[in-house]
Parts: sequence; C-alpha cells; structure tokens
Amino acid sequence: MALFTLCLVFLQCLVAITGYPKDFNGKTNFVVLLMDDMGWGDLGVYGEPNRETPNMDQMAAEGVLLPDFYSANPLCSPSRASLLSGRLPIRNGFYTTNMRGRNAYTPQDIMGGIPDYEILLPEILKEHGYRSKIIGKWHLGQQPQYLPHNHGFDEFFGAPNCHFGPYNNKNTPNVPVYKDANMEGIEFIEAQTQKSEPFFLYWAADATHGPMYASKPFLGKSARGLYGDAVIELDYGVGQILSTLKRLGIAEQTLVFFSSDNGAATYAKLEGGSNGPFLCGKETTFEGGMREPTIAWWPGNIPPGKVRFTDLGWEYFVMVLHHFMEHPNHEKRYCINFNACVFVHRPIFYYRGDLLMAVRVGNYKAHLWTWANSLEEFQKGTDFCPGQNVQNMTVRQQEDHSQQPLLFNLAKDYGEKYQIKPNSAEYKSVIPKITAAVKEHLDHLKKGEPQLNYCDDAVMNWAPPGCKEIGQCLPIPPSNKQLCYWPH
Ligand SMILES: *[C@@H]1O[C@H](CO)[C@@H](O)[C@H](O)[C@H]1NC(C)=O
Ligand SMILES: [Ca+2]
Repeated sequence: MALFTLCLVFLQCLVAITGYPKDFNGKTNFVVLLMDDMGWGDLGVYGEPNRETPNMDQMAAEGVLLPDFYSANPLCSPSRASLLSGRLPIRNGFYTTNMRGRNAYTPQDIMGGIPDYEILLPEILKEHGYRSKIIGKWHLGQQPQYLPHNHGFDEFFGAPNCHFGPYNNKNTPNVPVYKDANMEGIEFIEAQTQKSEPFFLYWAADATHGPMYASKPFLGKSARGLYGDAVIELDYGVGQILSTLKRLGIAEQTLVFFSSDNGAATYAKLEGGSNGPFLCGKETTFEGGMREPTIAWWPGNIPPGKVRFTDLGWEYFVMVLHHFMEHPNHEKRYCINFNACVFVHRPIFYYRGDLLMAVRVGNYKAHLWTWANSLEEFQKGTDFCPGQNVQNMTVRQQEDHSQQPLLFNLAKDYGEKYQIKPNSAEYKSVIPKITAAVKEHLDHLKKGEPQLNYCDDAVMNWAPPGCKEIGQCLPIPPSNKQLCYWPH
C-alpha cells in the first residue's frame, strides 16, 4: 500500500513537470483489485493450464507481473489490515495471543477491530483530496467504530465479515450487506471522472472464498468447476474496470494493482484454488500461504509486458511495500525520493499470529518455526499441505528451529523442498545476515494491542443499521465475553 503513498508523492513531482489534460487536481487515481483466497497459480499468465483468465492475462501484458509479491499474513483479516495500514499485523493489532502462533480473523463474534491509531490509506488520501470507496469484504471489525466510514472510506458497498453461513438462522444472524450509495465500481469511476476528483477504489471481491458463488451467466463456464466459474466472473469484472478506465481516457492517471489476500485454500481440495509450484497454502507461512498473484497496471507509466526486471526497478516493489509495512512510525511511510525508496532491500517477515515463523532476505528464506496444522485438525480431515510432505517443514506440531533455522534458496527451490545443509559454506555465509535482520526487526518492534483475543455473541450482526425499516432486527443476547478459540 505504501506504493500508493509513494507514487502519490512521486507523481505529484512528475505532474508538476508535465501536467495532465484531465487532471484530477494533478493526482493519480488508485484501484486495488483484491481477490480472496485466490492462489498464485490461478491465473493463465501465472501458468494455470486451462487458461481461463483472458482479462487478467491482458492486464499483465499491458502492465508488470510481480511474481514475488507477498501478503503480510496467510489469512484474510490481518492481511487486509496490513494492506490498508501499511504495517505488519503484529504492529496493527491484527493477531491473537490466546495461543502461540495461531492465525486469527474477524468472525461475527469478534470484539476487536482496526484501532483508531492506525492511519489507513483512505485517510491519507482524504488529506490529498481523494474520495474512497470500498466494494466487497471489509473484515477489519464489524462494530460501528470499526466500520469503513470511520476509517477514511466515503462509500461502502459490501459486508463487514465473511459471507459464510448459516443463513436464515436465528441463532446466528446473517452477515449484512451495507449499501450507502447507488453505485457500483464503474459508476463510482464515472462519477469521479465527471467531477475530476481523484479516487481510490478498493474492490475486495470475495467470490473465490468458500462458499463459492458465481452469477448465472458464469455458472458452468469453467473446466475447474464452481471455483473456476468464480474466477472467470472476477476476470470479467477486472476487464470491465480496465476498459472503463480506457474508455474514459483516464488509464494513464490510474494505477491499478491486482493481488490476493492470502494463498489458495488447499484444505478445500478440488473446491479451492491453486498455489502453483509453492508449498502448502492459506494459513501457513510456506510460500503457498503468502505469495500472491500480483499485477500492476498503469499505462504510460509502467512499461508493458515486463516481469520483475524493469528500468523502473519494479522488482524491488515487494521490498518497498514491506519496508513501509514494518515501519514503526507512520511519518516514515512517506517517501520523498522515489529511487531512495525503491532501492532499499528489506526482509520479508512471515508471521503466524504472534509468532515470527520465517524471514526472507534476498533469495534466502529461513524458517525459525515450522507447522502445517495440528494432528487433531488433520485427523478431522483438515490438511493445509495435501499431497506435500517435506521433512521438518509440513509438520503436525509447532517445531522450534530458531537456534538452527531451516534454510532454502527460493530462487532455485521455490517449492521449499531442499534444505541447505547447516554445515555447508552457503548456510554459514547466509545465516548471519538472516540473524541480523531478525534482531533488527525485533529490536524495533512495538507490538500493537492484540485485537483478536476476545469474542462475544452479543456483538454479532443481530441488529445492523436499516434492520428496523425492514422489520428484521433480531434480539441481542446478553454479553458473554470469552477468549476466542483459534485452531490454526
Ligand atoms: C527433522 O526430522 C527428523 C525426523 O522427524 C528428526 O529426526 C530431525 O531431528 C529433524 N531435524 C531437525 C533439524 O529438526
Ligand atoms: Ca482470504
């Protein structure tokens, strides 16, 4: 997300020199297309064999592919909190301390949410005259104080939580859909263009998160089943948004960034997506859990059809984002000089809850802790690493390797299969750099107050705004605050 802050500042300099005909007050518009549980291997351009994503593939042909872009967490809520705050979950509070190394999110009974002290991207943009809209899944807390309007968004069309059921059930209320304007994404873009007011559209579609869904015209279209139908419909949506930008003649003033919030849900087996050549998936800190199918599109500003190595240095993009994500001070997220920010190499930290599981420095990744999922869950049929078994990695209990991390070279071994031997010269030369990066990180780490520790039935969506008008409010049960249980 820092990219956008960064480009905002960079663009302002550029605009001062060149100027725009239709100028949005000299600002660049931002569109983030965030997929839910879509894997690295789900796009044709990333090698999906059925080749069912022509619009996403075209976006990549016109933009740049970022094959080693990471989410900040292998699960929805913390990943999204990082995307919008530019800070790791351990800092913005989107983690739990109920048990060591457990993933947590914001189900309907969660008490916490995005803290007020976090400055979200739309809040920063508002200061620069932008109007922001979120369409889709919020997932940063559902109590009124946590909703998008209180955190910088001007418009919200979507749901505060995941859309999974049960539905029409009085014991668990349905997840409400908020709609405060008669616009969808395209109408929002059109209206903003007419006003020449800069905009940020956060398009957080959740159709590829279980239970999957697709609209009638897309049902049965994919060789992959319902998951593929959902991907095809999203691909269509991406095409619509990009062609709208072209039609309005504002493509060069709009940076579009496509990615996903976490790896594909391998536990869903044939009903989930694909993480391509990577190990395991969603919920894990292996590559399959956090490496995302990412494309940046900005005609006239990003050279088309590139992968990683470009004259703009986009291959350092990941590092840049993480550089900002893990900065303790908001002020430091602003970059005054594009090159100075882009050419800073920063490590990538893989967290599971409160536990630093792994770190990537350059092409090397060291696992300090390893865990797939518990034996108990595995015996119930949940497997985050189906068909994959790497010794000491895909293990059924949390294993501590912090004294002698398991080291892999991701450039050669992106599947994390071949551990570099601890007595090798390579290991001995790399590990000190990793150790230094971890020490630096921990020395500067100021943990946020954990937001995902407590659950209470009383905070569920029993009586969301608007329920009175349609006579659908449910009685709110008495408060029953307790520690949430996180099995993964
Ligand atoms: C790796 O796993 C094997 C078999 O479980 C075990 O004997 C060995 O100690 C483990 N190695 C490390 C470094 O943990
Ligand atoms: Ca997700």
